[in-house]
Amino acid sequence: MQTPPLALTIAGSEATGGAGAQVDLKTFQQHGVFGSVALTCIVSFDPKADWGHRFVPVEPQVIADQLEAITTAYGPDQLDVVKIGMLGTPATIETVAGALRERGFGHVVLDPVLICKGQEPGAALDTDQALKAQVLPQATFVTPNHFETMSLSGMSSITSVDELTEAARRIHEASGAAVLAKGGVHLPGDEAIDVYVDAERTEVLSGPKLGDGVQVAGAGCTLAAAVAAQLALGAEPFEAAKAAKEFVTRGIEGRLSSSAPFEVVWQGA
Ligand code: PXL
Repeated sequence: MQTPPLALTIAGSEATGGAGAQVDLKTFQQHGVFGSVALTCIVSFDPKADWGHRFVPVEPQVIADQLEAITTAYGPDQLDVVKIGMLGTPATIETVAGALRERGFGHVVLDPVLICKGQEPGAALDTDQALKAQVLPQATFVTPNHFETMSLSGMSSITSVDELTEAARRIHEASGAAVLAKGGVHLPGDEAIDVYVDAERTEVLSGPKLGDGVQVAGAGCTLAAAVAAQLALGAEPFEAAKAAKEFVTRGIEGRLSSSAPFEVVWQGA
């Protein structure tokens, strides 16, 4: 029996299982990658308040303790890939950024969760700025959605593949990371377009727009976790991006509905 590759996710819990650490672990498992979690926050949707987010951060010291346990149990030879999801507060970002600097992971896949669907834009400006200043420079691979791509590139609107490409280039130049910028349902046309940029290449990836233009929750978490899993398996970054997009497409095709007002990706599809 061969030992599996490992990956760590630093992410929040979303109790229903449609986003966050739950999605990351399912995605890792589906790839044959052994997952660990440092939990940053607990999100409980509120069915009595339009399924808004109830958000409770985990104490920074408890986050540091989890990271200490994980990085001590698994040395750099065994665990070299980390995926970062929702951090949520400047204090959490400070703690996570410090742990990243200390360990120096080979692959840092950042899903730059600025706000979740349904949250008020602008409510978390200090968190956004801390993420850009402290975590983005340490990322080796970033997966911004349409909104996050505008925010990280400083472009106020992105309505075409050319603009998405320009934005992805700007984020790559500012961070040095490979960038997979997701157009999602926000660009016109029948295809879901993503743009990949690294030091060597610029590529446009397209797949069918699924779900009748409805946004399926958990696609961003699934994509970034699948990139991390592919990197843990030894894929090159662009190969990881292509495989991850396919994995998400399958998961959206097999999406799950519930009494909540959004559908979610099924990683087992
Ligand atoms: O999809 C972004 C996201 C990430 N992580 C957690 C979340 C959400 C959105 O709800 O709750 C924990």
